[in-house]
Amino acid sequence: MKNFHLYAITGEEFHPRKDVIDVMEEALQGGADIIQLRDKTSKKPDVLKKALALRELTLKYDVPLIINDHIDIALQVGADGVHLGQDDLSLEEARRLMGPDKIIGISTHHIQEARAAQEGGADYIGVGPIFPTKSKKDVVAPVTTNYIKEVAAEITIPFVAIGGIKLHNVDEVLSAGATRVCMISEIVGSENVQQVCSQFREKLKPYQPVN
Ligand code: 3NM
Repeated sequence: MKNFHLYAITGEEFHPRKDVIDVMEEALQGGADIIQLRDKTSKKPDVLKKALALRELTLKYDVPLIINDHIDIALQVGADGVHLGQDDLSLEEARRLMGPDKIIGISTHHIQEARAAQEGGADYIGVGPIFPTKSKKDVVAPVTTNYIKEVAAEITIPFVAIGGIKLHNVDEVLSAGATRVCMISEIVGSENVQQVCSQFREKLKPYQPVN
């Protein structure tokens, strides 16, 4: 799997007057190096339409496209992978459907879930929510940067910190041991998406491994 550091997830509720494809293109121009389509409200044909457009866009920028939940759509548009929640289908089932070469990520909120994800063959895990967030409904209480430290000390697959991460608090996340960060609202809800992404890239620079 190609390495990544700045993970941008769609969140159309944060930019009601802008098109999601345009917003993600701005993120890519600013240095986002992996994109996830996360759409919990649209009907399937609409999700498919967005997935197709994002597939074209991510191929142009040569970055992976991950689809949240909809494995069928991920397969249909030739996405690079899927992202699962703890309550979605199992890693085993997802792997069977996606095949050996696709990326499978899963959200984790506790070290036991992180261990299970690693043993179950996930390619990367989400680690969060680090701070309070309004972007994910029914998510557990913030796990704080302590959870990053636990994961960094033990888990060997890539992990990405998520949940309430902003330009003003990302330093705490990075100094706790994260080298990859993922945001919805701070990126897509900002006036200048490209600039915010460039600023995150600058913050990430000192923490990027040399691989
Ligand atoms: N997953 P924002 S927190 C999609 O902890 C998502 O698993 C989380 O949005 C997790 O950057 C989250 O706006 C929301 O806080 C991230």
